[in-house]
Amino acid sequence: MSKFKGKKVLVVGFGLSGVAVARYMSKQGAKVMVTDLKQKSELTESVSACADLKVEYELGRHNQKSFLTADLIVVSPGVPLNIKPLEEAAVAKVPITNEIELAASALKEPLIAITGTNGKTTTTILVGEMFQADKKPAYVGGNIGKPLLNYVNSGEKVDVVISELSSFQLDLTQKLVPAVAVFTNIEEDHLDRYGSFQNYIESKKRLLKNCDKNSFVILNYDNSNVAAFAAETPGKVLWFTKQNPMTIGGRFAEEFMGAYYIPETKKIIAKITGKDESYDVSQLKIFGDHNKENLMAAICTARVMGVSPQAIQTVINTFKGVPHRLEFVRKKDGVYFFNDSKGTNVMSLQRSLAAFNSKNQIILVAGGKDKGMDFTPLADLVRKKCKIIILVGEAKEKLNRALGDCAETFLVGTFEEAILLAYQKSRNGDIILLSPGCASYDMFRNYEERGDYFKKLVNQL
Ligand code: UMA
Repeated sequence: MSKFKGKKVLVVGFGLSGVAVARYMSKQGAKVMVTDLKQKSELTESVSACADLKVEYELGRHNQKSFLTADLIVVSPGVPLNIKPLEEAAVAKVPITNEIELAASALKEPLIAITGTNGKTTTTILVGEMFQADKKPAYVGGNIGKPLLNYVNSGEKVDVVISELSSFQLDLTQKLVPAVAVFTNIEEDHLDRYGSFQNYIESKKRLLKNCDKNSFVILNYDNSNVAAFAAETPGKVLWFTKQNPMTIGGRFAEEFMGAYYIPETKKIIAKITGKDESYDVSQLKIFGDHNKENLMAAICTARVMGVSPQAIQTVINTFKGVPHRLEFVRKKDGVYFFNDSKGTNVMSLQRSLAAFNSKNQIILVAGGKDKGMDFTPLADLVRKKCKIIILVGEAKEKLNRALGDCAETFLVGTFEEAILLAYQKSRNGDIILLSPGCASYDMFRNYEERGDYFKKLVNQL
């Protein structure tokens, strides 16, 4: 019998994660109540996804009493943990958990957990495609927009579960033990939620803390925040780096396990199984150095889990990238349009600009909801790469103060205006890049909606 049978479970937030939890808990025989600050009319998709369930709703508000009288509270990742009803429930010792922790306890399959500030979605999808190319059944989900509990609810059976995990999803994890934990990098993000960069690092570190001596821990040597984790884990560490370990020398070179990139020969060398394996990346279609990092992280992950080198090479040659990450949209009048709507923080915008070789030919459309970040580190790159910047959304004034002197700058009122102006200002050979450096929530439901709308506007030009 399920330990949740007859228990009063309060699901906080009724988006993708909340729906998955409501379905899971109903199946376990729990008495499910769902609460969300949005009204029912704003939650029609979620309500209809649960139309067949016996669920009680408390919508348009969070009622303190419901939090205090629950046997268990399951919080959606986007709900801040410092809202009053949750804080009071924590004081009253009501157990609080999340969808990822529930899924991890229900999973029998090995879990590959991929986190980091940037690159985690691309890495997750690459790993998934490598398993697929090797005909090894895998479920790919998590922060990528597919709750892990959807897999548990489906009753499907695969060999391995691959999950992108955000810090929001790691915040409440306790017992999740990954077979492989991947840290792509940690850079400044989500300061509005965590208050300080250190708190954000600590959140990511929850994944590391849960690794045991059988876990593989895959770390980016070139990112000091992540590299420091090696000393703190009982797991088996594999590195990926854009430097040659032999040049780094010392014990690192002697004991090196992992993957490194040699730009001169366009090869990734993987030292995982004892002998060197060489992967040719000359046909790789996703560009930018950051994508070499993502690929190396994926190679290490796939190889420790037994995916064949042939399958990996096939994916390297054929992978077309992930929507909303430096996604090529179209060429019109000699102008190239790229959708990088997932560029929601400073470092990711920096990487996207750096990925283009051109000088002063980028018309950058940026702005959205500010997450408390400092945009000044972008100044040099904007000066070198951008011809024009067009700023929109809540953060436009702050972006203007930080970057407005680095290129010709326009502040506009609407997203539509931004795209139209970018097009009007463009000339043959220019690149129009939507890479907001900010969250989307001031104007859109999420970054996908923003990227899809951008593509729609661009295709209508
Ligand atoms: N809500 C409340 N009370 C609050 C705050 C919010 O009721 O105090 C409600 C909102 O009204 C809304 C619901 O909570 O209806 C939304 O919950 P959510 O934001 O957790 O969204 P979900 O649809 O459940 O999606 C979540 C992840 N969202 C976030 O982390 C913000 C999705 O990641 C994830 O794909 C999905 O679960 C499935 O696992 C998105 C994301 O933006 C892609 N992630 C961030 C990122 O990548 O930077 C972390």
